[in-house]
Amino acid sequence: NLKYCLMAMSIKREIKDRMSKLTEKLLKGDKLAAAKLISIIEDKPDEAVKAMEIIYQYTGKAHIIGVTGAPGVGKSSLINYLIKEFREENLSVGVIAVDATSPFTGGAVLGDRIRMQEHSTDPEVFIRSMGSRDHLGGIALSTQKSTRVLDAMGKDIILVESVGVGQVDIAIANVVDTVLLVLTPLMGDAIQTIKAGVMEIPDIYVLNKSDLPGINIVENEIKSMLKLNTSEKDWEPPVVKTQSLTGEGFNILLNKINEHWKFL
Ligand SMILES: Nc1nc2c(ncn2[C@@H]2O[C@H](COP(=O)(O)OP(=O)(O)O)[C@@H](O)[C@H]2O)c(=O)[nH]1
Ligand SMILES: [Mg+2]
Repeated sequence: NLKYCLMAMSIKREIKDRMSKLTEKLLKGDKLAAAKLISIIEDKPDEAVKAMEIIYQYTGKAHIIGVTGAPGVGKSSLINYLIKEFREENLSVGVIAVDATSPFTGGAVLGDRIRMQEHSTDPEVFIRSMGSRDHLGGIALSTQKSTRVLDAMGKDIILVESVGVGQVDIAIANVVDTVLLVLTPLMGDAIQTIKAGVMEIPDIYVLNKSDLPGINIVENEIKSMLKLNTSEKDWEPPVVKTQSLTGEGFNILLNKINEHWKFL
Protein backbone atom coordinates (compact mmCIF):
# COMPACT_ATOMS: atom_id res chain seq x y z
CA ASN A 1 0.00 0.00 0.00
CA LEU A 2 2.75 2.38 0.99
CA LYS A 3 4.53 1.40 -2.18
CA TYR A 4 1.46 2.35 -4.25
CA CYS A 5 1.18 5.61 -2.40
CA LEU A 6 4.77 6.53 -3.10
CA MET A 7 4.40 5.54 -6.71
CA ALA A 8 1.29 7.67 -7.15
CA MET A 9 3.04 10.61 -5.51
CA SER A 10 6.04 10.36 -7.77
CA ILE A 11 3.82 10.17 -10.86
CA LYS A 12 1.96 13.26 -9.71
CA ARG A 13 5.19 15.10 -9.11
CA GLU A 14 6.48 14.06 -12.51
CA ILE A 15 3.32 15.39 -14.21
CA LYS A 16 3.50 18.63 -12.28
CA ASP A 17 7.14 19.17 -13.24
CA ARG A 18 6.45 18.43 -16.87
CA MET A 19 3.44 20.78 -16.96
CA SER A 20 5.43 23.53 -15.22
CA LYS A 21 8.15 23.28 -17.84
CA LEU A 22 5.63 23.37 -20.68
CA THR A 23 3.86 26.37 -19.17
CA GLU A 24 7.15 28.21 -18.77
CA LYS A 25 7.74 27.85 -22.49
CA LEU A 26 4.14 28.78 -23.26
CA LEU A 27 4.46 32.05 -21.35
CA LYS A 28 7.35 32.97 -23.64
CA GLY A 29 5.08 32.49 -26.65
CA ASP A 30 6.39 29.08 -27.72
CA LYS A 31 4.05 27.67 -30.40
CA LEU A 32 5.15 24.08 -29.87
CA ALA A 33 4.35 24.30 -26.17
CA ALA A 34 0.91 25.70 -27.01
CA ALA A 35 0.24 22.89 -29.47
CA LYS A 36 1.37 20.28 -26.93
CA LEU A 37 -0.83 21.74 -24.22
CA ILE A 38 -3.89 21.72 -26.48
CA SER A 39 -3.22 18.08 -27.37
CA ILE A 40 -3.02 17.32 -23.66
CA ILE A 41 -6.37 19.05 -23.16
CA GLU A 42 -7.84 16.82 -25.86
CA ASP A 43 -6.31 13.54 -24.75
CA LYS A 44 -5.01 13.49 -21.18
CA PRO A 45 -7.43 14.65 -18.49
CA ASP A 46 -5.09 14.16 -15.51
CA GLU A 47 -2.29 16.14 -17.08
CA ALA A 48 -4.74 18.76 -18.37
CA VAL A 49 -6.03 19.44 -14.85
CA LYS A 50 -2.49 20.07 -13.62
CA ALA A 51 -1.65 22.25 -16.61
CA MET A 52 -4.79 24.35 -16.23
CA GLU A 53 -4.07 24.88 -12.51
CA ILE A 54 -0.79 26.50 -13.46
CA ILE A 55 -2.11 28.35 -16.51
CA TYR A 56 -5.18 30.02 -15.02
CA GLN A 57 -3.24 32.69 -13.15
CA TYR A 58 -1.82 34.00 -16.41
CA THR A 59 -5.16 34.40 -18.18
CA GLY A 60 -7.82 37.08 -18.45
CA LYS A 61 -6.23 39.58 -20.80
CA ALA A 62 -7.29 38.44 -24.27
CA HIS A 63 -10.43 39.45 -26.15
CA ILE A 64 -11.99 36.15 -27.15
CA ILE A 65 -14.19 36.36 -30.24
CA GLY A 66 -16.42 33.52 -31.42
CA VAL A 67 -17.34 33.18 -35.08
CA THR A 68 -20.25 30.82 -35.61
CA GLY A 69 -22.63 30.00 -38.43
CA ALA A 70 -23.48 27.22 -40.86
CA PRO A 71 -20.80 25.52 -42.99
CA GLY A 72 -19.87 27.56 -46.06
CA VAL A 73 -21.03 31.00 -44.89
CA GLY A 74 -17.43 32.24 -44.88
CA LYS A 75 -16.29 31.93 -41.27
CA SER A 76 -12.74 30.89 -42.13
CA SER A 77 -12.44 33.57 -44.83
CA LEU A 78 -13.75 36.15 -42.38
CA ILE A 79 -11.26 35.06 -39.72
CA ASN A 80 -8.48 35.18 -42.28
CA TYR A 81 -9.31 38.82 -43.03
CA LEU A 82 -9.71 39.68 -39.34
CA ILE A 83 -6.24 38.26 -38.62
CA LYS A 84 -4.82 40.57 -41.28
CA GLU A 85 -6.58 43.60 -39.78
CA PHE A 86 -5.58 42.80 -36.20
CA ARG A 87 -1.99 42.23 -37.25
CA GLU A 88 -1.97 45.66 -38.89
CA GLU A 89 -2.88 47.05 -35.48
CA ASN A 90 0.08 45.08 -34.14
CA LEU A 91 -2.12 42.78 -32.06
CA SER A 92 -1.10 39.15 -31.71
CA VAL A 93 -3.71 36.60 -32.70
CA GLY A 94 -4.63 33.03 -31.78
CA VAL A 95 -7.19 30.98 -33.67
CA ILE A 96 -8.99 27.82 -32.65
CA ALA A 97 -11.05 26.23 -35.40
CA VAL A 98 -13.52 23.75 -33.97
CA ASP A 99 -15.51 21.54 -36.27
CA ALA A 100 -18.19 19.61 -34.47
CA THR A 101 -19.91 18.47 -37.60
CA SER A 102 -17.32 16.42 -39.44
CA PRO A 103 -16.01 13.77 -37.05
CA PHE A 104 -14.47 11.56 -39.72
CA THR A 105 -13.47 13.48 -42.81
CA GLY A 106 -11.74 16.44 -41.25
CA GLY A 107 -12.26 18.07 -44.63
CA ALA A 108 -13.59 21.34 -43.33
CA VAL A 109 -10.76 21.66 -40.87
CA LEU A 110 -8.21 21.17 -43.63
CA GLY A 111 -10.01 23.81 -45.72
CA ASP A 112 -9.91 26.20 -42.78
CA ARG A 113 -6.20 25.76 -42.44
CA ILE A 114 -5.69 26.46 -46.13
CA ARG A 115 -7.78 29.62 -45.91
CA MET A 116 -5.74 30.92 -43.00
CA GLN A 117 -2.42 29.69 -44.34
CA GLU A 118 -1.07 33.08 -45.40
CA HIS A 119 -0.65 33.86 -41.71
CA SER A 120 0.89 30.58 -40.63
CA THR A 121 4.48 31.82 -40.88
CA ASP A 122 3.77 34.93 -38.78
CA PRO A 123 5.31 34.27 -35.33
CA GLU A 124 2.56 36.39 -33.74
CA VAL A 125 -0.21 34.20 -35.18
CA PHE A 126 -1.04 30.77 -33.79
CA ILE A 127 -3.67 28.64 -35.54
CA ARG A 128 -4.94 25.33 -34.26
CA SER A 129 -7.72 23.07 -35.47
CA MET A 130 -9.55 20.96 -32.95
CA GLY A 131 -11.34 17.85 -34.07
CA SER A 132 -14.51 16.50 -32.64
CA ARG A 133 -12.95 14.10 -30.21
CA ASP A 134 -15.50 14.67 -27.55
CA HIS A 135 -14.58 12.31 -24.77
CA LEU A 136 -13.51 14.80 -22.16
CA GLY A 137 -16.84 16.38 -21.39
CA GLY A 138 -17.73 18.34 -24.44
CA ILE A 139 -16.12 20.36 -27.16
CA ALA A 140 -17.09 23.60 -25.48
CA LEU A 141 -15.08 22.70 -22.42
CA SER A 142 -11.92 21.74 -24.26
CA THR A 143 -12.32 24.79 -26.50
CA GLN A 144 -12.53 26.97 -23.42
CA LYS A 145 -9.39 25.45 -21.95
CA SER A 146 -7.59 25.94 -25.26
CA THR A 147 -8.52 29.63 -25.30
CA ARG A 148 -6.94 29.86 -21.83
CA VAL A 149 -3.74 28.39 -23.23
CA LEU A 150 -3.62 31.03 -25.98
CA ASP A 151 -4.50 33.74 -23.48
CA ALA A 152 -1.60 32.73 -21.23
CA MET A 153 0.57 32.56 -24.33
CA GLY A 154 0.01 36.31 -24.60
CA LYS A 155 -2.33 36.52 -27.57
CA ASP A 156 -4.25 39.80 -27.59
CA ILE A 157 -7.07 38.45 -29.75
CA ILE A 158 -8.36 34.89 -29.79
CA LEU A 159 -10.73 33.87 -32.57
CA VAL A 160 -12.79 30.71 -32.22
CA GLU A 161 -14.39 29.33 -35.37
CA SER A 162 -17.20 27.01 -34.47
CA VAL A 163 -19.78 25.29 -36.60
CA GLY A 164 -21.91 23.79 -33.89
CA VAL A 165 -25.11 21.97 -34.61
CA GLY A 166 -27.65 23.86 -36.71
CA GLN A 167 -26.93 27.46 -37.69
CA VAL A 168 -25.57 28.61 -34.36
CA ASP A 169 -23.27 27.04 -31.83
CA ILE A 170 -25.15 27.95 -28.66
CA ALA A 171 -22.44 26.67 -26.33
CA ILE A 172 -19.95 29.14 -27.77
CA ALA A 173 -21.59 32.01 -25.91
CA ASN A 174 -20.20 30.62 -22.64
CA VAL A 175 -16.70 30.33 -24.03
CA VAL A 176 -16.12 33.70 -25.71
CA ASP A 177 -16.59 37.41 -24.93
CA THR A 178 -18.09 38.43 -28.25
CA VAL A 179 -20.19 36.21 -30.51
CA LEU A 180 -20.36 36.91 -34.25
CA LEU A 181 -23.12 35.07 -36.09
CA VAL A 182 -22.36 34.84 -39.80
CA LEU A 183 -25.26 34.65 -42.25
CA THR A 184 -25.45 35.00 -46.03
CA PRO A 185 -28.09 35.87 -48.63
CA LEU A 186 -28.04 32.22 -49.68
CA MET A 187 -29.74 31.05 -46.51
CA GLY A 188 -33.45 31.53 -46.88
CA ASP A 189 -34.31 29.54 -43.79
CA ALA A 190 -31.67 31.06 -41.56
CA ILE A 191 -33.92 33.69 -40.09
CA GLN A 192 -36.47 31.10 -39.03
CA THR A 193 -33.75 29.23 -37.20
CA ILE A 194 -32.73 32.35 -35.36
CA LYS A 195 -36.30 32.99 -34.31
CA ALA A 196 -36.40 29.50 -32.88
CA GLY A 197 -34.64 30.56 -29.75
CA VAL A 198 -31.05 31.55 -30.38
CA MET A 199 -31.51 35.31 -30.70
CA GLU A 200 -29.85 35.90 -27.35
CA ILE A 201 -26.59 34.39 -28.56
CA PRO A 202 -25.13 36.79 -31.17
CA ASP A 203 -23.57 40.11 -30.14
CA ILE A 204 -22.97 41.06 -33.76
CA TYR A 205 -24.81 39.82 -36.87
CA VAL A 206 -22.45 39.55 -39.83
CA LEU A 207 -24.08 39.38 -43.25
CA ASN A 208 -21.24 37.97 -45.28
CA LYS A 209 -21.16 37.52 -49.08
CA SER A 210 -22.86 40.88 -49.36
CA ASP A 211 -21.66 40.90 -52.97
CA LEU A 212 -24.35 38.33 -53.75
CA PRO A 213 -27.92 39.26 -54.67
CA GLY A 214 -30.54 39.16 -51.94
CA ILE A 215 -28.38 40.68 -49.23
CA ASN A 216 -30.85 43.48 -48.54
CA ILE A 217 -33.71 41.03 -48.07
CA VAL A 218 -31.76 39.15 -45.39
CA GLU A 219 -30.70 42.43 -43.81
CA ASN A 220 -34.27 43.70 -43.56
CA GLU A 221 -35.50 40.40 -42.17
CA ILE A 222 -32.91 40.39 -39.42
CA LYS A 223 -33.46 44.03 -38.55
CA SER A 224 -37.21 43.59 -38.25
CA MET A 225 -36.66 40.46 -36.20
CA LEU A 226 -34.35 42.41 -33.87
CA LYS A 227 -36.98 45.12 -33.47
CA LEU A 228 -39.47 42.51 -32.26
CA ASN A 229 -37.06 41.34 -29.61
CA THR A 230 -38.28 43.01 -26.45
CA SER A 231 -35.67 41.64 -24.05
CA GLU A 232 -34.06 44.33 -21.90
CA LYS A 233 -30.53 44.08 -23.15
CA ASP A 234 -28.19 47.06 -22.90
CA TRP A 235 -26.30 45.96 -25.96
CA GLU A 236 -28.26 46.11 -29.21
CA PRO A 237 -26.67 43.69 -31.68
CA PRO A 238 -25.64 45.57 -34.82
CA VAL A 239 -25.99 44.11 -38.32
CA VAL A 240 -22.84 44.45 -40.42
CA LYS A 241 -22.47 43.59 -44.11
CA THR A 242 -19.14 42.13 -45.18
CA GLN A 243 -17.25 40.61 -48.08
CA SER A 244 -14.56 38.38 -46.67
CA LEU A 245 -12.58 38.02 -49.86
CA THR A 246 -12.16 41.77 -50.50
CA GLY A 247 -12.42 43.16 -46.98
CA GLU A 248 -15.49 45.27 -47.72
CA GLY A 249 -17.25 46.26 -44.48
CA PHE A 250 -14.43 45.16 -42.18
CA ASN A 251 -13.71 48.66 -40.88
CA ILE A 252 -17.27 48.76 -39.55
CA LEU A 253 -17.05 45.21 -38.24
CA LEU A 254 -13.83 45.99 -36.36
CA ASN A 255 -15.42 49.10 -34.85
CA LYS A 256 -18.37 47.07 -33.62
CA ILE A 257 -16.09 44.38 -32.19
CA ASN A 258 -14.16 47.08 -30.29
CA GLU A 259 -17.36 48.72 -29.11
CA HIS A 260 -18.62 45.45 -27.74
CA TRP A 261 -15.31 44.82 -25.95
CA LYS A 262 -15.56 48.23 -24.29
CA PHE A 263 -19.19 47.55 -23.43
CA LEU A 264 -18.25 44.37 -21.54
N1 LIG B 1 -18.99 35.62 -52.96
C1 LIG B 1 -18.41 35.51 -51.77
N2 LIG B 1 -17.86 34.32 -51.41
C2 LIG B 1 -17.27 34.23 -50.20
C3 LIG B 1 -17.21 35.33 -49.30
N3 LIG B 1 -16.59 34.91 -48.17
C4 LIG B 1 -16.25 33.62 -48.36
N4 LIG B 1 -16.65 33.19 -49.58
C5 LIG B 1 -16.48 31.84 -50.17
O1 LIG B 1 -17.35 30.94 -49.50
C6 LIG B 1 -16.76 29.63 -49.44
C7 LIG B 1 -16.78 29.12 -48.02
O2 LIG B 1 -15.91 29.91 -47.23
P1 LIG B 1 -15.32 29.41 -45.85
O3 LIG B 1 -14.56 30.55 -45.29
O4 LIG B 1 -14.60 28.12 -45.98
O5 LIG B 1 -16.66 29.15 -45.00
P2 LIG B 1 -16.83 28.41 -43.59
O6 LIG B 1 -17.23 27.00 -43.88
O7 LIG B 1 -17.95 29.16 -42.92
O8 LIG B 1 -15.55 28.52 -42.85
C8 LIG B 1 -15.37 29.76 -50.02
O9 LIG B 1 -15.38 29.30 -51.35
C9 LIG B 1 -15.09 31.25 -49.95
O10 LIG B 1 -14.21 31.66 -50.96
C10 LIG B 1 -17.82 36.58 -49.71
O11 LIG B 1 -17.83 37.59 -48.99
N5 LIG B 1 -18.40 36.60 -50.95
MG1 LIG C 1 -14.40 27.07 -41.92
